[in-house]
Amino acid sequence: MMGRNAKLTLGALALAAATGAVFACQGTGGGGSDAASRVYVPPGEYDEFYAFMSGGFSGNLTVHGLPSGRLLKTVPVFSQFAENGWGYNEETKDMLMTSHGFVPWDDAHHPELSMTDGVPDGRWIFINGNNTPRVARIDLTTFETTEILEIPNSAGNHGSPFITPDSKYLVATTRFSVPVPQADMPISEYRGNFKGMLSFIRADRPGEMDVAFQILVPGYDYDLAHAGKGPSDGWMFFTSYNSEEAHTLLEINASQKDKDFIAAVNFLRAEECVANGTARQMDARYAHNHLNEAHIAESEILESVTVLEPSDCDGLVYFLPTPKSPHGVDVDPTGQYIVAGGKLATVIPVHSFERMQQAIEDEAFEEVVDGIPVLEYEAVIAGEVENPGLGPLHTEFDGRGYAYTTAFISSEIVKWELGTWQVVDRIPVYYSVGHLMIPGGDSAEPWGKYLVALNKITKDRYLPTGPELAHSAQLIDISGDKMRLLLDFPTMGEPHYAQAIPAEIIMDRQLQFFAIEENANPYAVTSEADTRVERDGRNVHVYMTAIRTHFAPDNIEGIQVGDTVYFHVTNLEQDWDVPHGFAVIGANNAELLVMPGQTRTLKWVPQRVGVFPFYCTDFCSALHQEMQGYVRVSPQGSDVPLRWGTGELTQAD
Ligand code: K7E
Ligand code: CUA
Repeated sequence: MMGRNAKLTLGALALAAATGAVFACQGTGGGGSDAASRVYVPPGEYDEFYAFMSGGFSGNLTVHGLPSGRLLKTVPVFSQFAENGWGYNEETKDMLMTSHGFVPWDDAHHPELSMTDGVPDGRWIFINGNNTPRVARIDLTTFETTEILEIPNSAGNHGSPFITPDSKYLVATTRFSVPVPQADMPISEYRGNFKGMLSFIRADRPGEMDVAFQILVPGYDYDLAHAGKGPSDGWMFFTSYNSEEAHTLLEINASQKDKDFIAAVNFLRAEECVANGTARQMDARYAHNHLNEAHIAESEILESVTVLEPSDCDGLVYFLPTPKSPHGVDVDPTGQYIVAGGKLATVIPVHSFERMQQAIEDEAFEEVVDGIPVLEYEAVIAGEVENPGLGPLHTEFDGRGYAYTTAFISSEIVKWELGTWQVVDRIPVYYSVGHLMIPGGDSAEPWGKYLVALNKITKDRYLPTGPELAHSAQLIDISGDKMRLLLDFPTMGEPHYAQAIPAEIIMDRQLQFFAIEENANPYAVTSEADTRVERDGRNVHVYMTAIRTHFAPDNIEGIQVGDTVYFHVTNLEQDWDVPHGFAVIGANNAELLVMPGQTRTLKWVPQRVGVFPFYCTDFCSALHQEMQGYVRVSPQGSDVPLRWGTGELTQAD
């Protein structure tokens, strides 16, 4: 034991030494004696904020309460999720279809709330899938993924899904430049042949997400984005690195230049160029999936996309030189300042939107790259924050004139003042912080009370759990002059970004159940009298209902080995928080979890003869354990008739 503790401590010290984290001033503890009461939410009371955390390589989104950090829900997005059958049941499988077929996993980084007038409005939250480029819409009345759009001509959809102040567009960038269109060619011919793509997706029409247009850009790595607001509304800012256009050992080869670029895109100009016919249609294959009126996934493959080239549409894109291999790009609440997080930079560069406009007017260009003017650094810079910590990545704002930047290498949050560019406070975090989040902190009106640090490495912060340790968020009070650490709480997957919003904006819009009379699933039955079993060749459809505390039918005979059985279960309840589950032995997919008023379908292929039970998986009432049934499976070709019922069995005609 001694040996291991000693090792842990040494490990922590080594990390601190390597990262330069300042342990001494605060130890590794919390921020004073009343920290506990600041995060304590008494039994029966609600948290003040909903926080939506990206699940990283889990492909999911998790919902936590703040300030408690309590986990309220996991919303499956790009992954199959056995808990509720998402991506396993017949109604939702098609949500995970892509041009590569069924892809039940992705790497989700950035939740982004919809906005009205630059302020999060609680209608939807969007999130990106990095690996097989996709963006998803989650409806915040049901906390369910309702739409997924694949992004063509993209690879590594990282800079996404950052949204415009009116939610008209969200963006998607290609982190990895690739041949456009895709082609079989030597990797060594990267330069000039591999391209980046900046995609604008129409986001404000549920069920109709659509790539409005794409912009073809040089073959750099496009990393992150944020929309302008106020005076800079109409512009979108994208970071890029690897302006060296390296295709191997990027750690060295993409770190050669002192500056890379922020691409400033005037998307109102893009709309004009599309309208006057400057864009071209390009063949592409990408999937659009959404839950239709019947709450069933529909998937279609789209075959063309609108592409603009900067050289054909002047005034569309400008490059802002930015040190050095920038990662995050964040726009302050006034829309005047564009803050970059240069991973390898020694300062935080802040560009001025006003100066950028002037530089464009003055044509203060260093050069023109592929039709894109590069503005002079000195002409656009508003200021540089000195001594910002090592490895600045991401910045959010409190709405009171201060910005907060994460420093990955030195494991700290640095608070600085807009306008004077002076660092006014700093606090260590544990450890290796990536994103940070202030509720509304990337919007026009932040709720600047708390800050959440989203840490990559936890080392000694939690009870050890084998080779992989918990990922972690840390809640920091930013209401005073000095930041104060209040709470550590573990998170799911690897959290990258997060968003939060006052609870009252969302809690009153919750759907409590689906109205049974509006159930449009073709296999729904809305009364027990209509429950039945129908054979269609080797397929058998069970039209089943669930209500406290029985299934109808609960006895089924006449199924044969070699049949494919579809259990279509309609939950007849019309009451909040009364799902029923459905599970049957040998099912090689998942259970069903059926919300009140909803129909969900489990496919079951019985492998052997016998009498097999099924049961409700969700403890729905005192007699939940009685909520069960049997299905009899006979040999193929058996003359056992198809019969079903509760009690006396009915026979098919
Ligand atoms: Cu910095 Cu994917 Cu936004 Cu992680 S990313 S930290
Ligand atoms: Cu229905 Cu338990």
